[in-house]
Amino acid sequence: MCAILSIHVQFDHILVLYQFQVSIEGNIGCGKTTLLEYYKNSPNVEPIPEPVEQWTNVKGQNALGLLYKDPKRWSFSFNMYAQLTRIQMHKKQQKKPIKMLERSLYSTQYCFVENDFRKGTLNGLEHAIISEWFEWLLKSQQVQLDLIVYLRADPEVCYDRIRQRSRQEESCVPFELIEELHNLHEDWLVHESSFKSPAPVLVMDANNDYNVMKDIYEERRSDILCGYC
Ligand code: D5M
Repeated sequence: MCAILSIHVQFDHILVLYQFQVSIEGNIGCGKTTLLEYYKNSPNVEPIPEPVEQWTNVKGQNALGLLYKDPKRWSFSFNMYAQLTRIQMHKKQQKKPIKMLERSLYSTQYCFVENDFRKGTLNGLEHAIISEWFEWLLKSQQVQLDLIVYLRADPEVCYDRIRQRSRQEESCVPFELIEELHNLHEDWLVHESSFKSPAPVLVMDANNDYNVMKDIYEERRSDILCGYC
């Protein structure tokens, strides 16, 4: 279902424009930011990047950095904050017909929170609280998606890209985490064996380098932009 963006009444015609919400999903380092950058000048697209700057400066504290330093201590705080900032992304007002989100409330829950719980960095009570909060947000807020674009890249490729971009907080990201997150994305978006996808999924091979990816983005432009190209 799409959120109604605006209603224009012209004489006896009623023109209703829909606002599509497209979420770009995938592992750390799979190329989500690059895809958003590619489409950001398209007149119909409003890119909503992941709020990493907010996460690295919560009233002067670096929540992302603390999370990587001591996951057991900080997973709960970080994920609660991540959920808040995700809702802010979903609810951001804009006038263009396509809102392109870099990840969503769903991937926070189905990939990151799920992984933290399986690894024990979230305990049973913390997981129950975050999950209840998530379920309540789904029911009470407009967070529906119209399309998920899954950038599917091998864990080895993602790991290399993380090393290359050398974000300070990610200097100690273990390969094991990238593999776990890859498997969770696969279970969710390809096999639908862990959770149901909230929208149709367009799977794109994201192992290629930027020159090839640009051609793929162009070929799939109409699909990714829900026909608004
Ligand atoms: O990079 C975003 C960074 O933020 C990356 O280090 C993963 C991290 N991230 C994002 N969401 C979460 C949650 N919910 N828990 C833990 N870490 C998270 P990117 O390249 O956009 O994936």
